[in-house]
Amino acid sequence: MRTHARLGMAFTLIAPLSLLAGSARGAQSTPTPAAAASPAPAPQPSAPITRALAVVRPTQGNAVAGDVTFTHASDGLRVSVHLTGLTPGAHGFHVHEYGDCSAPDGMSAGGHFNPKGSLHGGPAASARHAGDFGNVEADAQGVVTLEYTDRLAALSGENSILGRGVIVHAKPDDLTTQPTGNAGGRLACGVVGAAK
Ligand SMILES: [Cu+2]
Ligand SMILES: [Zn+2]
Repeated sequence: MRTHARLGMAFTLIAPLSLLAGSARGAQSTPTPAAAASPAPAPQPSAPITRALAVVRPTQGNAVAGDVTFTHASDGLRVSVHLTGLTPGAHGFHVHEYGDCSAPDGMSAGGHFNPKGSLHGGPAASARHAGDFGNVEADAQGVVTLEYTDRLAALSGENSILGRGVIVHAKPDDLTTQPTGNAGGRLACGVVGAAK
């Protein structure tokens, strides 16, 4: 009984106050019920990601930089590579498991992106890691300009490379040594992110 009585008293005190507050608010500003009642914009279904970009930056003590663009195509994933600062010749070029370039030597990107537990191989091999892009060939000026289509890596599904790491290596990938291709140190690292 006591509790009820107290609640009753509290209500009689609060009710007039809230009424006052309500009328004061109404007098000061234009009422907002219309705006509040209008439905929130329907969430837009996010469009599938069909283009991705990795800006590649040098690891510590190296000068390799550039960008790699990935574009979804009906016959695979179009890969467009622009790199500078390499020694002339072949350099291992892979997508690694983690989009983490924080370590000075690029080792934070982990091993090759290998969602199906396959053996390491060349890009044309039937058994390969999804991240096995083989080699890029730098010209006499140390520049790589390359465009090709990869048949396994994708921007959606199990083989999606989104959020993974792109690594450019010091040495050629021999396409056979497990599980790295013996491609040596990591000269540059980039993270594959969604692009317009
Ligand atoms: Cu690699
Ligand atoms: Zn591999």
